[in-house]
Amino acid sequence: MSDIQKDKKPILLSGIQPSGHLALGNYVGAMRNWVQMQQDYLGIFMVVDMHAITVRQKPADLRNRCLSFAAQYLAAGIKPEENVIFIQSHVPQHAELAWVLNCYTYMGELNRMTQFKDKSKRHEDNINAGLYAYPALMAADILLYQTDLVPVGADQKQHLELTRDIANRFNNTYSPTFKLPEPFIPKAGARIMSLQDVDKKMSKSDSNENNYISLLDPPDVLRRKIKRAVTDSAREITSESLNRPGIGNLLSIYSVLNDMQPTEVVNRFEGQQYSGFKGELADSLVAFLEPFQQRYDKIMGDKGYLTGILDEGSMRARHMASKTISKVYRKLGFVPAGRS
Ligand code: ATP
Ligand code: LTN
Repeated sequence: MSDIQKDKKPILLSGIQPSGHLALGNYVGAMRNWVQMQQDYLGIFMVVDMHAITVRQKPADLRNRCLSFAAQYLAAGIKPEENVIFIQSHVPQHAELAWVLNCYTYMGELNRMTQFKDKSKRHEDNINAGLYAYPALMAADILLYQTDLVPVGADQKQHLELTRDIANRFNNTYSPTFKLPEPFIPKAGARIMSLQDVDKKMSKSDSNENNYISLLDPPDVLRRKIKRAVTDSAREITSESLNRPGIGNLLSIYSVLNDMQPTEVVNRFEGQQYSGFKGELADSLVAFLEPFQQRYDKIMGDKGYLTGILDEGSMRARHMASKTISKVYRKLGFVPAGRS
């Protein structure tokens, strides 16, 4: 087995659905922490394509996005030699464990999930069983690898709690089988808001692209989106600005990009016009995203390199996941399959 599995670092695991365009909310809420924490953990980072089909996707777009998202993980600074990076559907154990966990998840629990309620509203013509059972697949993603920590945005907290409940239920019914994962939700930037609908979270598959910053937006688009971002009639930054929708969100984005405390940002810009601050925020974004995009272009220009990383990642993942699934099947009382 590879060296990375021999050294017993704790496991960090997370995933993003290949829908829409990877957005600043995803970076700040999730990917940024993956990069920062990879040193101390064995990172398992997935592109969760099986989750994405809970809403309709165009096959060609889905195919392209899976590779594009993986390339963006790498461009963000995830080190392929030290982590396990793969596409969820390449590891069949996710579907296998999801089925089992479905049988240990109550409808009452799934009925309470806010992501299901939100997505059912957004896709009224396609409220399918997969969308409903989605948290059991997410629990499988996590529990298959005996994960210690799951870095996600605040919107995923409820799914993490359910994952722990399902794991506990299984462990108590049989015997300890799954490690109980802890969520890691960042203090700053756990819920970046939409630029136009300031009371809604920024979402990468929003139908209005002015609502989100795509990590691949060119500089002129970034500047335009920030300039047009909705604020309020106050016009000037004050100590109250952090608590106001719109401007408060922009200040917290600035604080994360510049590694500052939100209050430091307010002190720095206090008394200045919103428009001046927006210009500086756009500069910070361009300075951050330009080199990111150059790294991305380079990776996408070498598909062999990228698919090599994903193939290696899925091989390692299958090896790790097969241990858990064998254990689960044994505990359930399934007859072991022959080896021929
Ligand atoms: P979609 O709109 O396609 O459903 P999404 O933008 O909500 O997607 P997900 O794939 O559901 O993104 O989430 C990927 C990761 O990004 C998760 O860890 C999630 O918590 C985090 N995340 C998503 N949106 C935000 C946000 N606005 N602020 C902070 N973190 C976020
Ligand atoms: N449900 C998550 C994406 C996701 C995930 C995971 C996150 C699927 N599997 C495992 C962390 C760990 C979402 O919609 N953001």
